[in-house]
Amino acid sequence: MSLNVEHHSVRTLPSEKPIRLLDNAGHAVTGQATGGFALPDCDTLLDLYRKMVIARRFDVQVTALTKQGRLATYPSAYGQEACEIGVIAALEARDWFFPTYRDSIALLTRGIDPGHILQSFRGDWHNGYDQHAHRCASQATPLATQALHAVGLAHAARLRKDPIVALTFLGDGATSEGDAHEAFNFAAVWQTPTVFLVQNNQFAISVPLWRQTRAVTLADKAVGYGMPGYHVDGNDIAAMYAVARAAVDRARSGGGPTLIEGLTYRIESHTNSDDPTRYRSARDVEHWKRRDPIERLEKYLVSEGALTEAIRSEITDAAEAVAAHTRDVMTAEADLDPLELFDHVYSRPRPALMEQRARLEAELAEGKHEAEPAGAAR
Ligand SMILES: Cc1ncc(C[n+]2csc(CCOP(=O)(O)OP(=O)(O)O)c2C)c(N)n1
Repeated sequence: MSLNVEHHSVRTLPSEKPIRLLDNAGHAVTGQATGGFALPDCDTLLDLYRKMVIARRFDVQVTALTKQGRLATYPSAYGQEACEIGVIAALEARDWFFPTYRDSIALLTRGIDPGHILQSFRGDWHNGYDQHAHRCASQATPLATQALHAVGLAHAARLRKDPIVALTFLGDGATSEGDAHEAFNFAAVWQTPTVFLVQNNQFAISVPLWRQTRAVTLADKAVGYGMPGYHVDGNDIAAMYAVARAAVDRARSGGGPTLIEGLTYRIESHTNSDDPTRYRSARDVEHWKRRDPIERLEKYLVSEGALTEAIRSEITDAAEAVAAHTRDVMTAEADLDPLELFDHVYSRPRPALMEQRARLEAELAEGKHEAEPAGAAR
């Protein structure tokens, strides 16, 4: 079957210096450093600021709840808000999103309820949200698998002449996976409407980027597949949004896939089970904290007179409301049936598994697994 793909290839080398529209002091950047992208208007930037403040408040709240034992695990995106929010905000409601475990704040920005986003992190076997209603796949833990799913869905949409875009996020470490290679290659060969965001937060758990690749930038990888690649300051939401909007528009109009690398930093630990002091210095973390994406945009919006005290306090209230709702849903006892654990493992369960199930059922009947009262001594 002919897909009628035009046989033109792209050879654009990403810039070695990341594309930037706002510098760290919150000043608008001009000239070559912008990569030809225009600074979004103040209304758009104010909306992005609002989304970032809410996202961070949510993230801080969830990290605290995890320390209280309300979630089994939580991979924080603190410090990565410009990547997460700038790119998800470029998507339309009809488009699809294929996230990783790191991308809860992008799902929040997409309008999914905190309790539903966090359901699997709390230990439920089931994904908590309706993927079709939100057009968001479940958060993938097996690295880079979601990239292939995004390409598959985009390819199918293209065949059906459905003008939607599939966006997927990957970490820097995930670019070493075979699945990432296959996804990039299929997307370019088939010219699928896919946008890849590689969030280069510089670590794959304890493995630093320099152990992961010899490429000068991760965006360079796009060239080898024949698609445009952009190396962007991942703490500058103005740049992330502008580049993502262009990539989404190009994908929708039949221009094929784009790979965007957002250069950022993971401020928190990989998850709550990780101790980052064993593999990176406090000085590095401080260096990146001084490049905070929210503070940068705030400085610009204040200097433009777009962020007033009244707006700031309205945004703080909205963020606090999200945090309070998150606390409420996560401190309510989960309505889970532990025996469900055995239900969907085998079509014909093995005898040993059924024995375990019977044992757990008996223990539950004896009340052995009842939660301790709050504040009980350990
Ligand atoms: C296929 C696969 N191999 C290994 C792992 C274990 N693992 C979980 S997260 C992670 C590091 C991923 O780093 P990166 O892609 O940079 O994303 P980040 O966590 O920094 O967002 C690894 C190796 C996994 N989840 N899937």
